[in-house]
This record gives sequence, structure tokens and C-alpha cells, in this order.
Amino acid sequence: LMRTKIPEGLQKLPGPKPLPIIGNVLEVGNNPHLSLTAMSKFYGPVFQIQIGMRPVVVLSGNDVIRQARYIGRTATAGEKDLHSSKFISDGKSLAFSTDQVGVWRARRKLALSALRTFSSVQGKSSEYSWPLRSTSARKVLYLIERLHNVMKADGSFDPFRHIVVSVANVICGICFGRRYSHDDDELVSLVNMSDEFGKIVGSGNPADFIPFLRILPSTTMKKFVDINARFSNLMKKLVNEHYDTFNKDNIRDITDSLINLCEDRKLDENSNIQVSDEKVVGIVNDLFGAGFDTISTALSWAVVYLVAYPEIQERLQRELKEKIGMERTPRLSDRTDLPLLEAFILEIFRHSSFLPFTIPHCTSKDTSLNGYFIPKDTCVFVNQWQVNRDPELWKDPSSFNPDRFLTADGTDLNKTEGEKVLTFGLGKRRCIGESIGRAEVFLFLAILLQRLKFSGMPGEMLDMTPEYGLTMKHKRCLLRATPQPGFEFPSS
Ligand code: HJJ
Repeated sequence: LMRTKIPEGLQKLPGPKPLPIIGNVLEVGNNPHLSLTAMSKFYGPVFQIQIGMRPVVVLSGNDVIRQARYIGRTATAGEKDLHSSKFISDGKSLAFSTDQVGVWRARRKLALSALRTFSSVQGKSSEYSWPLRSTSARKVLYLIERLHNVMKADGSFDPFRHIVVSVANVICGICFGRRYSHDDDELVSLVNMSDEFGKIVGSGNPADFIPFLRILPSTTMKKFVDINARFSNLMKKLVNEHYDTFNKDNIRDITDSLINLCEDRKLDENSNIQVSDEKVVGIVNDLFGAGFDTISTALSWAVVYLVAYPEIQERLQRELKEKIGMERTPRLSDRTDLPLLEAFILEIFRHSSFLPFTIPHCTSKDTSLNGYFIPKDTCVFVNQWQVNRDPELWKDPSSFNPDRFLTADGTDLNKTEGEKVLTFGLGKRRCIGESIGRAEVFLFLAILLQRLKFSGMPGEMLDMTPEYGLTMKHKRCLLRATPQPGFEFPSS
């Protein structure tokens, strides 16, 4: 890099001076969202650090990140070559892949259309649509029953432990057409280890960049390899069951539709991009992994915030009672009638910023941003946490205040404010599950809030410090849930 000539009219990137061999690993530390936000105040919205010997460009600030999205040729798929990516789905993950641009683009298109066909959030029923609303609603009602039983037995419950199983069952239905019992260890223990996955995959893990760290014995790394092997094995088992029972006249779920695509392609010899069957069907791993990890983290945070801000919980419950009542289960179409709940969800996304960085990007050719030269093959981190806490963008950014997303009279959602929240990335590699994600979080929360009141354990303080990772989680805790007046737990 030292030898790279900077083209005329462009400047060299600013940034802290790296140490030999380790670069800026010490300054980045264990909470990159905080350290890199602090550095952006000093070096500006585009700066460079070095992790090990590799330069990494860090983007902050609404303007720069939105600008970067238009130079799509910059922040697109490319050879990221991060050490941890090699273990995710046997190196064949779509989101973490090192696929060439053409292959990546073809796979992304397949993933998008599979999701669209089987979630039908907008309610456009297609040939074989799986309405998210009814699947989710059933899972939440079951979750409520489950929480009731746990409360009866233990007097408290661990929110993440139970939410993650229900959320996993929604995406499991869409991907594999089946559900698991809350007592089935095959799924329950796996989805309860997603924090270990996120710790390794989160942006700024030194082992991704520094080869000699990989030969040191690391228990976290061993766990990570282990989790990925277990995850892959479960996916392989489910996929093989689908191959065994496949019938092209009865496409049951996303896995079937991906298998069907492979069969179709065998008849089509004109296709110029070659994607192996394994890489087509393997898309389901990413859909399942992303579908349970992100949404369970969001919902678990939401419950913790409800407990931390009881007056907001009360207002949310009043809104539900007035607009929906207790007679029927809330549905997706109620979204426009529940602006406070929508505002609450936006404030969870903003304040927790539990997706602090996007998945790392990589420049696929020499480019420039904000007058700085960025060479080909540079790793790029996008600091979403910084945008969501930027005092230039938000009044009193560290206070939790859903009202910031409502119009002045408090009766409507302020859409422009909502669009400033950065959670799903931007540009060519933005999240493909955004509409499913938003819908599922809404539906789960609406139904939970209609029927349950959440509180903490008497005399115990809530620790809201996030644990850094791809998806930042709150510390495990015990909470209480009691039925709302006018609603009784189902007797089972
Ligand atoms: C997983 C938790 C996993 C995968 C994928 C293949 C695709 C949060 C952000 C992006 C999400 C994108 C994706 C996440 C994939 C998980 C997740 C876990 C195994 C996986 C920015 O998630 O415990 O195992 O294998």
C-alpha cells in the first residue's frame, strides 16, 4: 500500500498511526463501535486504520455513508478474505462469501426471489405463498403459553431463551416447512449459541486480519468452528430430507424452490454464470441464520426496554387497547393504526443499534470518497452505530425516546425521521430481509403487548450494556410476565 500512488486531486486517507505487525488493534479494542466512533470525531467521516498489516477504511456520518451507496462499484461483493468467513457454511455463505461479483449477484437474485415468494409480507398472494402473518401469530401465541408455563414453574423467565426458539420456528417454517418443539435440543441449543457466532463475525475481530493469532489456541475460535459445523450439519440434514421427498408439482417451502431452480437450470444451457447446486441450495443457510439471529436479538432488546421504561410500556398498551381492543389478535394491517408501537421499534433500532456495523465490504476497484483515494481490495467498515447516535442528526441521541419519531401532535409516524435510522445497510449489499424483519418484529410485539405486561425482578438492576458482535446482545437476565387485565392465559 505504501507504494500505491495517489491520483492527482485526491488526498491520502487520515487515520491513527499503526504499530508494526498489530496495526491499530489496541486502539480498536473490544468495543469497536465506541472506539471507531470516537476516532471519527477526530479524523472525520472517512478514515483509515490498520488491523494487523491490512488497511481498513471506516465510514461514518449520514452524508458519507449515503454517498458511498451510490458508488456501488466500491462497496460491493468482492474478495473479503476474512479468516472467519471460511468457516461459515463451509465457506459457501452468500452474505459472508468471497464469491466473484457475477456469482454473488446471481445468488443474491435467487435469495431475493425465494424470500419474496414465501413471505409475501405485502399480502400479494402468489402461487405458493406462505403468509408471514398467520405463521408468526401462531408462534407468538404459543410463546405466550410457554412464558405462562415457565412463569408458573420458576416465577421468572429468560427472555432471549424463549423468544429465539419462536423466532427460529417462523423462519424454519418458511425455509423448511417444519417447526421444532421448545424442548427439542437439536434446535434450542444451537439458536441459543448465536452470541458466540456474532462475537467472531463482528467487524474488527483481530483474528480476521492477523495470521499469527490463528495458530494460538483460542476457545472462542474453537467454539465458533464447532457452532458452524453443527449449524451446517443441521442444514444439510434438512436439505437432504427435502431432496428425498422432492416433488416439483408440490413446492412446499424455500428449500424446495431452490432445489427446483437447480433442476430448471439443468435444462437451460444458455446461462453464462455457473453457480453450483450447493451454492444455490446453500442460500437457505443464510436465510435461516439471518432470519433467527437478527429478529430474536431485536425482540429480546424490545422486552428489556419495555421493562426499563414502564411508562412507555403502559402507553403502548393503552394504544393497543384503544385501537385494537382485546377481542382479536393484532395483524400486520394494524401497523398504520399503531404509530407509537412503530415509533418504539424505530427507537429500539436506533438506540440499541444492535447491528453496529454492516457486514464488512471490500472495494472491487480503485475509487474515491469525499476527496480521498481508496485503492482496490480495501476492507470497508460501515459504522451504523455512529449514525444512530450522531448528535448532528439526533437531539439528545443517548436518551431513549420513541416520541422523536412521532409528529408534533403525537398521532402519526414521522417517516422522514424514521428513514434516518440505519439498521439494514444501504446500497447493493443492503439487507434483503428488511420487510420480513420489520413485519415480524411488529407482529410479535403487538401480540405480546396486547396480552402480557413485562417487569423486572424486584430489587434487581437491569444491565443494558450491549456485548459487542455482529448482532449485539444484552446480557442474559431474568424477567417477569403477567397477563394483561381482560386477558387470561390459555389453560393448557
Ligand atoms: C448465520 C447465527 C449462523 C449464518 C449464515 C450461514 C446472513 C446481521 C447482519 C447480517 C446478517 C446476515 C447473515 C447472517 C447469517 C448464523 C447466525 C448463528 C450460521 C450461519 C449484518 O447468520 O448462530 O449461526 O451460516
